[in-house]
Amino acid sequence: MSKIACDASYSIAAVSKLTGVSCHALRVWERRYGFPVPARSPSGHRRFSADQVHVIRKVADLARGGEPIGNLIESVRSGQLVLDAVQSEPRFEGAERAMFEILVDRLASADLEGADQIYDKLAKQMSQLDLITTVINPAMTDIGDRWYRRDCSIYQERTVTGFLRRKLDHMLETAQRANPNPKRIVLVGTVQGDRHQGGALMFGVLVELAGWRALDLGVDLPVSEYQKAALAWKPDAIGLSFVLSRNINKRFKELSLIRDVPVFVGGRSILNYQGLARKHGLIPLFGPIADSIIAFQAEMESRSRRAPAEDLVR
Ligand code: B12
Repeated sequence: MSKIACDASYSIAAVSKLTGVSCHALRVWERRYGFPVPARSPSGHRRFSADQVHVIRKVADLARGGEPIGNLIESVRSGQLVLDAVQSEPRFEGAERAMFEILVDRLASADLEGADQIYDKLAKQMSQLDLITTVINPAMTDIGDRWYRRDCSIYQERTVTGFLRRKLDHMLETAQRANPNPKRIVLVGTVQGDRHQGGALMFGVLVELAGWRALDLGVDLPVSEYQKAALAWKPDAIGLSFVLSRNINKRFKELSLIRDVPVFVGGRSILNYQGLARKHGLIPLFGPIADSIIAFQAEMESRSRRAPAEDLVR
C-alpha cells in the first residue's frame, strides 16, 4: 500500500483537475512547446510542482479567453506574462492532496473496507462539493489514466469507478431527500452513445445542493427521449454530460430541435466543441464542475430576468 505523499508534487491527474486542462493536452504541450516539463517519480510518472500548477492554471484561464496557447507560453518564458504570487491550495496540501490516489490504490487492490475508511474520514472532514471536486472526480480521472497507461486492468477500473458511482448515487439520493421543495427542475444525463455516468451524477448532486431538482435520466439515451421528457415535464433546463465526442455534431443537431428549454452541455469533450455547441443554440459549460455550477446558475438567473417565466426560449 502506498503511503501518504507529503511532498509538493502533483500527479498529472491532480494537475488536470486543479487547472481544468486535460491530461492529454498537458502531454501535448510538453511535447510541442516544452512546457510544462515535470519532474519524474522513480517509476517514471510525471510530478508537477505547486508553482507549475499555478502557471498552468493562469495559462489555461487566458487560453479559455481565446489567446493562442503558443503565444501564452512564449509570454511566460519571456516574463511578459506577469504571474501573481503562488496561491496555496489548502484542499490539496499535505496528506489530503494525495488521498484520492490512496483511495484508488486501495480499491484497485480490492481493499473495499480500507477504501471506505478513507472515504468516510474525508466525508466527515469536507463539504460535499469538496468531496466531489477533490476526491471523487480526481479519483475517476486517475483510474481512467491508469487504464490508458496500461497501469491497471479493466476489472480494477470497474471496481474503482463502481465504488465512486455508488457514492455519487448515495449523495444524490440524500440531497434529494433534503431538498423537498425544489426551486426548479433540470433533466440530467448523457445522450445516445455515451455511457459515462460520473459527470451527469456530479452535476445532479451539485444542482440538488443548490436547491434544484435533478431528474436523472441515466446514460446513452436518444435525444428524442429528452425531447419527450421536456414536453411532458416542462423542466427549466437540461444538463447533459459529453465525456465522448463521438457523433457530437449529429447529437448537437438533434438537440438543437429542443427549442423551449435551455440545453446546457458539459463534460471533458465540450472544451473542444464550445463553438459548435453555441452554433446549435446549446450552452457550453466547461472547466472545473464547481465553476460550471456557478455559471449555470448565473445563466439561468439572467434568463429569468430577461424573459417572462413562461417564455424561456433559447
Ligand atoms: C468509468 C468509465 C467508463 C465506464 C462508464 C460506466 C458508467 N456507468 O459510468 C465504461 C466501462 C462504460 C467506459 C467505457 C468506455 N470508455 Co470510459 N471511462 C471511464 C472513466 C474512468 C470515468 C468516466 C466518468 O464518469 N467521468 C466523469 C468525469 C470525471 O468526467 P469529466 O468529463 O472530466 O467531467 C468533469 C467536467 O467535465 C464536468 N462535467 C462532466 N459532465 C458535466 C455535465 C454538465 C452539465 C456540467 C455543467 C459539467 C460536467 O464535471 C467533471 C468535473 O469537473 C473515464 C476517465 C475520465 N477521465 O473521465 C474513462 C474514459 C472517459 N473512457 C474512455 C474510453 C476510451 C472508453 C471506451 C471507448 C473504451 C472502450 N474501448 O470500450 C468506452 C466507451 C463507452 C461509451 N460508449 O460510452 C476514455 C475517453 C477518451 C476520449 N478520447 O474520449 C477515458 C477518458 C479514459 C482514458 N483516460 O482514456 N468507461
